[in-house]
Amino acid sequence: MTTRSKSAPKPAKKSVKKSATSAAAHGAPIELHSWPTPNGQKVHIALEELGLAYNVHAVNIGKGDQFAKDFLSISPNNKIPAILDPNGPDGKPYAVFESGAILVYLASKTGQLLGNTDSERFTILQWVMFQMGGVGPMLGQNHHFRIYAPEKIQYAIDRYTNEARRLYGVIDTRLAKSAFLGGEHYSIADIAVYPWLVPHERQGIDLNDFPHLKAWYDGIAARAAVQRGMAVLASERKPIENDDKAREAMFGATQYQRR
Ligand SMILES: N[C@@H](CCC(=O)N[C@@H](CS)C(=O)NCC(=O)O)C(=O)O
Repeated sequence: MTTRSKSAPKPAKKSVKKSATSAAAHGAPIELHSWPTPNGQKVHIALEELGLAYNVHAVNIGKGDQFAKDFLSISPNNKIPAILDPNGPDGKPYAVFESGAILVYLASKTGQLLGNTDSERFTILQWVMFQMGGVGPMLGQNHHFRIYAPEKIQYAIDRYTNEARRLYGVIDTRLAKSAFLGGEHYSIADIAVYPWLVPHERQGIDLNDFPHLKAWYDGIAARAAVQRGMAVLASERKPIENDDKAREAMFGATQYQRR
């Protein structure tokens, strides 16, 4: 499988990162195909936290790069992020799509950010699933109806803003009794949730209403690896609200073609 897809042929920024120790321990750089949206940022942060070497390939989802054949061969749901690890299981190349699966893969590969015991690991996985099944889809719909929908449908805006606020409350309650989402250690659960909360103002949420969440959020935001992860491809992304081509690719006929 080629690591250079039509969808992401030229890395906007090609960076081979990180420590020689890590690179030597885990082989050739991971090929990251991504875009700086929350689902991509989760993986950018994890790669930085884990000190893995990686090359970045921009998949501009506003331009329709996600529909290119080569990209679909590693990400069949036409969504970023996806990775190709040249040194996967049994030393063979291995591709992974779905950000939650990528986080679990990277944490398992390195033996980090996934707790130290079975019970820690299963608790972390529960919170990763909570992000994948709840926080991501609901906050995504919230963004859609608050910001991208061409007509303002009050029912949809209320429904998803209320649901977002409810989820922020669940996180706040959890963090009232636990330093991190997965327990006492920072883990891929925190990495999964954090980027989704960064655009909280656009979601109609005031973080001051959630003091435990806010303290945790500020702590995560201050981490150097998180800042590096959030910076990956950041300068490439432009607002799409008034970009008809981007809206067509993401929400129009192009999106719904059978592939
Ligand atoms: N469940 C997927 C969702 C990925 C996803 O929705 N990615 C968006 C950007 S955040 C995307 O690639 N959208 C392009 C499209 O829908 O065509 C994951 O977590 O990886």
